Amino acid sequence: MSEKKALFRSAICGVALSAAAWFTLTVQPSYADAFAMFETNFDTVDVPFGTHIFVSDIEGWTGGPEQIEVQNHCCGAPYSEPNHVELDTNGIANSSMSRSIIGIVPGPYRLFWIYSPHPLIPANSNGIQVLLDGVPLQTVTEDGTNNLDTEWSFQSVDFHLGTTPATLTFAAIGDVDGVGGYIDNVILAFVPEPGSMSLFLTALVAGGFGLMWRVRPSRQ
Ligand SMILES: [Ca+2]
Ligand SMILES: [Ca+2]
Ligand SMILES: [Ca+2]
Repeated sequence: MSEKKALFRSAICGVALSAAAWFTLTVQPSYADAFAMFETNFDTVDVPFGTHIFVSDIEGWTGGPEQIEVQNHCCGAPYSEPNHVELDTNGIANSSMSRSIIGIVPGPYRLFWIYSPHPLIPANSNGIQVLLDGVPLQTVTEDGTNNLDTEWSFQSVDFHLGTTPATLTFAAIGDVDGVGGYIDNVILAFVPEPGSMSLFLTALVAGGFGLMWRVRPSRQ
């Protein structure tokens, strides 16, 4: 297991530890804390080992016309056991998965997610794009032609959210051939700017939101 992969695995062992360790990887000095809004890992669906299934929705994500492919060790190891997803599902068209998100208070939010190219597949077939209300925010692709297994890497993208719902989407891009980039653990976190903490905490209490955990950067 590579050092990077070992670090990522240690980051998801437990909720509090995971968030702290995860945020340590990307902490920016201007952010004192980050607060996770949700995490999905695609591990709640039963998929027979060594196979894949197509689903129309999973853990709050709604699939595009070609659904969502959930794999359990059919074509590479997941980042978190036992499943991950692929969005070039069936080779008919690139698919996607979307969900509605909303800010507790208007401000900066950060999406953390884990990507791997499909083993043995080139970059022009492995693209994943992150979109907010249909506007591309981030595009990732990697060459997997020399990989015999998954090679997971940490990804993040920052954007502003208001208090009206927005649609967050992951979409497969590139060659439509039934194989493409993989996605595993996805976390959306609020990263308060200086001076916005009291507003955020007041909104949490008033709105009865379920605060999942507080993310503290390490004091290095
Ligand atoms: Ca997983
Ligand atoms: Ca597929
Ligand atoms: Ca593809």
